[in-house]
Amino acid sequence: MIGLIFGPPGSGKGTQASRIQHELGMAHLSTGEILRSEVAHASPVGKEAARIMAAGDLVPDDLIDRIVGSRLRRTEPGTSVLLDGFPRTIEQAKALDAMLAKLGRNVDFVVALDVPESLLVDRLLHRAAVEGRADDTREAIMERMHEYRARTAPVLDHYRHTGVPVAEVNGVGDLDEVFDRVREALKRALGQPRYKGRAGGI
Ligand code: B4P
Repeated sequence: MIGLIFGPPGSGKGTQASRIQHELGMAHLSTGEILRSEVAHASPVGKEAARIMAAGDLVPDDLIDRIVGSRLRRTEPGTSVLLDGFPRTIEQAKALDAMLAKLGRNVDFVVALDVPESLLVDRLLHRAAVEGRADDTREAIMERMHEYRARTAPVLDHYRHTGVPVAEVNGVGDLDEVFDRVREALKRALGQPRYKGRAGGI
């Protein structure tokens, strides 16, 4: 099973991904986390990505595709994977479809979180005060919202048009409330026989 968690910056992707991963026994692959770790280690990739991320821009597609491709190829065949923060452009979505086709796999579901932009900005400014992430400045947040609207939002239509089940979820509310909605939306999108919660994995 390959799933995607999709939504604008601050919509709770990372937060809900860790719950879905636990519920469905999936490996979690977050491109944002991988990039932050590369930046922290000052690797060549990290040096290339640091300035781009701090400005709120998207890292080049070819760099991201190589990062995800190498990790997917290293995954044991049949492992369920939840992709978080990828794909973020139509080009990345097409690259992912091609990578998965080579492995005889495909995207099985998308969970799309919906949260109004004013609330997203408040959440990210709150996180800035708590965690001090380099890309949570007001200016970078505005740029991330712009990139999301211009380049990432169309990715959802790419999957709708290719017939992948899309579970759309209202992401406003406390974490448990949102996760209850995610679980119900996934059951509807996948159908009860394919949705095997914590007891069975996928
Ligand atoms: P990400 O790490 O994916 O950052 P994000 O979009 O802000 O999502 P994140 O997971 O951190 O936040 P979440 O919504 O969970 O990417 C960071 C940067 O890396 C990008 O801007 C880009 O530069 C680069 N990048 C990553 N992937 C890329 C790709 N594929 N292509 C190109 N570039 C790429 O949560 C945000 C906050 O809200 C948290 O503090 C959380 O506690 C809070 N929150 C969550 N749910 C809540 C709720 N229900 N109520 C209240 N608060 C909540």
